[in-house]
Amino acid sequence: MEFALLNGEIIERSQAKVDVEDRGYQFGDGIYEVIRVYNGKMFTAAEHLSRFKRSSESIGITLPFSSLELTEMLNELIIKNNLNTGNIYMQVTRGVAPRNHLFPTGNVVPTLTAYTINGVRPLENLKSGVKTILTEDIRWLRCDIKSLNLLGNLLAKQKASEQGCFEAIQHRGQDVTEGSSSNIFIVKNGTVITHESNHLILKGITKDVILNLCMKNNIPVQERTFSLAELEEAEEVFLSSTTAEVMPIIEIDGKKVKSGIPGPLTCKLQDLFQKEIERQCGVLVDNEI
Ligand code: DCS
Repeated sequence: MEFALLNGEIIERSQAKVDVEDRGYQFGDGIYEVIRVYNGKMFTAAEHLSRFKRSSESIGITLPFSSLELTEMLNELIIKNNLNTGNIYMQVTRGVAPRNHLFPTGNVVPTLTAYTINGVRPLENLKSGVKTILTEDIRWLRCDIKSLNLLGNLLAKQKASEQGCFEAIQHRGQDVTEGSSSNIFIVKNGTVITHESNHLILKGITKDVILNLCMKNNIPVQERTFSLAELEEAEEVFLSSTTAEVMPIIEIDGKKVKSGIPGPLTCKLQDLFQKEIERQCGVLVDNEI
């Protein structure tokens, strides 16, 4: 039997239902997190929970549980669902209230849900790299909030998929921002460059792990805006996310990135990232790049 978390209680997943007037359902009025689980252990749990809190506070939702309470509930969910390798999806909305754009007054409680998804590491793509397209970034100007409103992201991802690609690299004019569900990195003169964490992108937890690994291993990094021209001339390009880890990009809009195979620095970062997973979650057996 599968279980889910609904407002602090772990119940049978098929019984975890929300009202049609939940503001998440009607307005996308809420925020979410995706947390990776390896060997039954959450990877970078504290970072995800603090972003969950930050996102919710930035739209005026007060979380009904502390990070510690949430961690305990999520660990219980992992155990009850026998989750070894996979993801936890968790979201909170402003709650259930008669439909009105204004925030509800009175004691409307936020709706908090979480469930687990089995999922192995995308080893084939990690080894071979993925193809991408370019698309104008049409999203709002608070991409730092992990909002449930993902229409701009969905349209971009769908367009990529229809062209046989894994991801859409978004840009505002000449400036590259981020993928539809990932952060984008280039390597230029041996330096790893990725967009600074401001209102135009989501501050990826994976991005921060990668930047820390670079700093610890004397790999030069720059967090700054880079242009489409720099992307086109890059020595290497890769993307990062909770589920995609350090994913080589080998093609952009039908044009190969350099020789069209994952670059050496990308592969080195994959190796360092895998070691970081093992440091936090234990040895990966039959699950390595
Ligand atoms: N940018 C966007 C727009 C994202 O949606 C994500 C992750 C990232 C960057 C990378 O952030 P993390 O490194 O913290 O994952 N999106 C999640 C999602 O919706 N599914 O999987 C990951």
